[in-house]
Amino acid sequence: MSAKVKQIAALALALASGAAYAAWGDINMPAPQTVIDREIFGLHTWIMWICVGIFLVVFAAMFYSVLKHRKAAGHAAQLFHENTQIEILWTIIPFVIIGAMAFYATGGVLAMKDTANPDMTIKITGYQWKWHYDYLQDGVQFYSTMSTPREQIGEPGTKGTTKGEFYLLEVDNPMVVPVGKKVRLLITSNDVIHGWFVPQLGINQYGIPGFIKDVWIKVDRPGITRGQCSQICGKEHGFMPVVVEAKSPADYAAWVAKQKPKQAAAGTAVERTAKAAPAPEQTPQAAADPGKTYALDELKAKGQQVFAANCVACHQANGMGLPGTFPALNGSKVVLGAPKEQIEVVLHGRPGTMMAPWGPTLPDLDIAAVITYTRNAWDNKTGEAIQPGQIKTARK
Ligand SMILES: [Cu+2]
Repeated sequence: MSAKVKQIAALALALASGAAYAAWGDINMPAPQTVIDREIFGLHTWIMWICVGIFLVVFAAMFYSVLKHRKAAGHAAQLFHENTQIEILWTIIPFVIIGAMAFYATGGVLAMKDTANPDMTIKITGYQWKWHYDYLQDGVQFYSTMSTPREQIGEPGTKGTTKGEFYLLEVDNPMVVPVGKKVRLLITSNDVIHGWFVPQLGINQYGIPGFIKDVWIKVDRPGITRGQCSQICGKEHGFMPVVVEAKSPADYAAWVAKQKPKQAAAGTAVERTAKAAPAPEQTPQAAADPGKTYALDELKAKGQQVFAANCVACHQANGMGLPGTFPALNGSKVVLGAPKEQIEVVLHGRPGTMMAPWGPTLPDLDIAAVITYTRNAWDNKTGEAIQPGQIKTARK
């Protein structure tokens, strides 16, 4: 036996024994967590068995004919054209099969689209490259950013360190929902098309700028489900996971109660356009006490976190950017120049470039902190602390 044949035989054996040992649950799709996903899962299983049935019938007939009527056994080919009976038959049979599939699927599709009478609504907005969740009734809102450390991913073209269990599928703030409640999700985007995709919830919905699409979930039991952005939306498309945590209604209420003071303190940014539940105490301007003067170290420490969550992808952890695309901040003329100009750029972005305006999404304190950080990180040593009050003034 040649080496190649031996290799193939070993591989086939490994696959066969692997399949024998693997539990059905390991091979099958993950267990559904919502009514809709059960429908989808059931439809998938039903259609798969139809396909298996067709496969068996077609291949059995084919092999039987090939073997039984082979030339070597003395059979000659039949020469004929057209056969009305067979043609009618092979039109009717697929029609019946497709009809059966469509009958089953229609109920599911209709149920999926029925977003009427929800118990609560969450607006989900895609950003390059994170998600924003806005609880329209409960007044809670936050950004959800991937929390897998950059070291695990590594620099482009290199291998990262050992990967964690939920590599690229973990976030700082998961979307929390109560179990057993119909939650309507309004999905949109702020920049390019994203896709909010959580297989176990049976949702894969485009987030399209300027449009709002609605879907709904009703999660069966407490637990965590994970998904990803499903539309190629730019450089960090693979780094914007979705994590949904379902809690009992009592735990959910406790979670909401805990979020509110936290949000007011952090000054979570608001870019609400709808009239729903205005929350003036959450506007970026009001939240960070503009009168307060922060120490340089305090701002630098906070700024490093803000940088890691929002800026590192383009400007890189070493502040060197990516040559030709994203400018280096280390030694940058803007960063080392007058604070006023840098504040302008961070607040309003640079039109015509990839530099996004951060004014609408980050509160004053975060912007002040991240600017302070860049002015005092790497080889930049201005010793300057930029205060939230300066950002507040510059916004006007
Ligand atoms: Cu995306």
